[in-house]
Amino acid sequence: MFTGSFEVGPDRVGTLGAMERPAVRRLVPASFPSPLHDERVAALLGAALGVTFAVCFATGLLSHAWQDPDSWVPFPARPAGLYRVTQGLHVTAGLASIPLLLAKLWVVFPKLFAWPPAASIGSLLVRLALLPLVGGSLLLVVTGLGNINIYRPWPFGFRAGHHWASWLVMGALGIHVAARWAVTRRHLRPGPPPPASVAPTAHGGLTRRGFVGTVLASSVGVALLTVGQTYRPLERLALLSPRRPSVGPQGLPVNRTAASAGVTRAQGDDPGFRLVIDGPGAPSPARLSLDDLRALEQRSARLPIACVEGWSAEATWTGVPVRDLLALVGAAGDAEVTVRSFQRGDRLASSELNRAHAQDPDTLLALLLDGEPLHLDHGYPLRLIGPNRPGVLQTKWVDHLEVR
Ligand code: HEM
Ligand code: HEM
Ligand SMILES: Nc1nc2c(c(=O)[nH]1)N[C@H]1C(S)=C(S)[C@@H](COP(=O)(O)O)O[C@H]1N2
Ligand SMILES: [Mo]
Repeated sequence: MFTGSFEVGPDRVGTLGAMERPAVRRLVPASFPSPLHDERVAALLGAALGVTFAVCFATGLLSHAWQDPDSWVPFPARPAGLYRVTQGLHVTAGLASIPLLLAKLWVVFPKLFAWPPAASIGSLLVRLALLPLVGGSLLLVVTGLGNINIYRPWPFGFRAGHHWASWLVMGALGIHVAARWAVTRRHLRPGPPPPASVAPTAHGGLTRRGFVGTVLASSVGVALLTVGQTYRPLERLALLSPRRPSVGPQGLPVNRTAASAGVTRAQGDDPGFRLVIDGPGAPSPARLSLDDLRALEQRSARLPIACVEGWSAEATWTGVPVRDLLALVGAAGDAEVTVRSFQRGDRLASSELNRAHAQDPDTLLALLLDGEPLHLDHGYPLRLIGPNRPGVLQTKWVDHLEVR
């Protein structure tokens, strides 16, 4: 048995042994004198975290499903800006969680040292669930924050790691909320607050109400200083977000530049450039030059690019509807399409159009952005742009439609 000495308070030394156990219990209040280490504060911050994490989980799973061509989750083409809203919510709610999470962990910190660890098997399980809950929550916000800053120093794929962490956290959160629900309800109910569980001390500082108010205001502040990356009216406030929706070539951000994708202007300028439309679903395949495409009926649509990383920006795109090209090659009305880029060796070099997306009149192979030929970084000479698609599915530098 360990019998070394340890500090109990500023000027007392005890010995850890069977006889001295009660001294260990006294360690906690003596070391954490703030009245804010309190059940009510933990419950209020917990409730706020419950809301932001639920929003993140729902919108995150939706984003996952829509990027997976084999998912059973319906993926409609309308409303056109739906993904822009859901992913904007995801990243904004995730960022707003950071002050809540840090404050909550500070508030409950003394509880992590509670001794004995559990009074029963049930409460031991509740306590063990704190490990994935706290660890996983920190992992989610750290990887999320890194990802939107294109900083990914961890040894696992972002999507896989972030995704599995979210299941782990939500499972553990289910246990945590079930165990703490009665306490939480008592504090959420309107009426006079119960007295603080730790008597206020003479050390001054914030009241519970002042503390919770400050943390909630920080959380709303983080949201306001980042949501401008996707909500244009607040763009000038977007001081904490990595992107501004109007900064980039042709007034539009770029995630992957042509240079970093290994794509050159010469490839689009080559007189031999052809858009190939073929595949088992195309009875009369076609090879179209850019002039052939310009000679077809053009359509304009105002559509956002809504990046999975939480920024979005709207523009007017002009080009040929994919459904007209499908009709040209004799494809059936329920055809699905793989859109391929002449960029090589990248997961983002192709994307799938399901039936709804392929048949939507605003799903375009665009030649123009706000009336000008596409900048090379935006996909010159030809790119896919369609309603309600995650940015990663808006394939740039397109030279091939494969019809099924
Ligand atoms: C990511 C989300 C969350 C994390 C990381 C977290 C973490 C913790 C930790 C580590 C504790 C101290 C240990 C314990 O008493 O079990 C705690 C306590 C507590 N949590 Fe959470 N929690 C989260 C969400 C929630 C939610 C959603 C609620 C309620 C809806 C909630 C309500 C409470 C309550 C009432 C306590 C007890 C405080 C006390 O007895 O003094 N928490 N939380
Ligand atoms: C600072 C906080 C957060 C940020 C900045 C953030 C950011 C992101 C981003 C950028 C993506 C898209 C990744 C991609 O498709 O390439 C994503 C996906 C996702 N996020 Fe978060 N996130 C945060 C917190 C959370 C939280 C708290 C949860 C769950 C409770 C969560 C659950 C998910 C899920 C399930 C996905 C889908 C992953 C996949 O496609 O497989 N995120 N997140
Ligand atoms: N071929 C190809 N297309 C691509 C990408 C890519 O890396 N390669 N990036 C995608 C991503 S993640 C986004 S958000 C949009 C961004 O389009 P933009 O650079 O024109 O703003 O392009 C998409 N199309
Ligand atoms: Mo993106």
